[in-house]
Amino acid sequence: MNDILIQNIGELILPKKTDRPLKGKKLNELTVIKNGTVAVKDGKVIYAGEHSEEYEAKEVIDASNKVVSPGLIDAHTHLVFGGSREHEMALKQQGVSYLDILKQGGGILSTVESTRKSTEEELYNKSKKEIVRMIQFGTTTVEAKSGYGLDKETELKQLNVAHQLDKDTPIRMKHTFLGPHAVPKDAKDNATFLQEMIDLLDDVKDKADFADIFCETGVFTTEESRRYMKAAKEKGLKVKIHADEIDPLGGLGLAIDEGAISADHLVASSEEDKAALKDSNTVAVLLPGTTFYLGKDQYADARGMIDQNGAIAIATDFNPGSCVTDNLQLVMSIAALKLKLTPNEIWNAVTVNASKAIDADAGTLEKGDQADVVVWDIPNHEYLPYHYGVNHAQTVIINGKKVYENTGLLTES
Ligand code: IZC
Ligand code: ZN
Repeated sequence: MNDILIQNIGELILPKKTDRPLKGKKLNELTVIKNGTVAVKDGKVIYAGEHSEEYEAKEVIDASNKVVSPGLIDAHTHLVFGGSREHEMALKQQGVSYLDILKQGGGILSTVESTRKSTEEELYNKSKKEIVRMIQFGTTTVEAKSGYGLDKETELKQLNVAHQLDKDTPIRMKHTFLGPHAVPKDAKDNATFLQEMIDLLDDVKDKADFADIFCETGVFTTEESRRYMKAAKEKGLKVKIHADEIDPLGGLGLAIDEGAISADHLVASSEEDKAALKDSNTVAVLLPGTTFYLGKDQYADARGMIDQNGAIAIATDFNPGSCVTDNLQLVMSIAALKLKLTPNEIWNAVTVNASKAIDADAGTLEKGDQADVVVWDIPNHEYLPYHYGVNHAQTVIINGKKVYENTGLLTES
């Protein structure tokens, strides 16, 4: 008998399995099957498509008037950190900018202080709570960055915690070394510190899938970022970059040039760099929750990138400073409202294209795929970005096992 059978699915969402990220108009193509069936056995999808009576299972889920999709993929998070930065909210309300706070030794550097002080166990327990919440919100694969150590001991501590959580919790993870995330107050200069982080690549390369860098005014220049990316690739790591988040330094062009797997943020990217996405496999990972949380008016030009045949994904950027949410559903709504993405584009951006941005084997529900499946308590797939800020996940299945169910109130009275 099969393990789980999902029947009478109101709408079954089947993003297309592809070798390359979906680009341009293809992002708006999504197979949506009415009255679908999904059958899961031994952790794998054995059938997903039109209604079928061929399958039996110990557990049958009735998904009438509900939507079923692959689990969401959150391709950009700063999952493991100590402390919190709620005091920065008041500063931002008074008009102090994110980069000014960092310049004054706050921001990332204040999280670095808290993370250095935290024990591995403290970081583990704190991050585990976030993972539980992510799963509850329908995220089944997550990318987690280090970058709050800026020294060997703490960067390794963050990566070790993430690997332990990868083992201990059902969520699937990808791991990123973000040593060059800020320059510590006591560093001699940026170049010397960057070299320290380059020297660390040997120590972290077996614990990370990717190397990432914050290319921004007052942090690292494009030249420094290029040096780091070249060094990381020599160590066998794929590269990512925080590019053009606040100022237009040209990080996107650099990412495309260096064959980065993704370039993330891209709020201030140049027209020329955005147009160049079309001939590359670099995925533009857009983080509109961050623009929202920083209270800015200018969002990444998602429409321009798609219209020029680029590939985009969307992610939370969950972190303690510029986007304090692990709810990817909320970010899907912000993507609709502010990036003007269509529902089809949004679903592809958090499934197949997000998987390409982090080289994950996930995001589709074809025969033989890992059975990471979410049942959503919504009447159709367009409804999710529309009804915003709440949790629509009804049942979350990872690797063929039910790991979360919204069971409603404890009592009926
Ligand atoms: O802690 O502020 N942008 N890095 C680059 C961040 C935001 C995370 C933070
Ligand atoms: Zn980030």
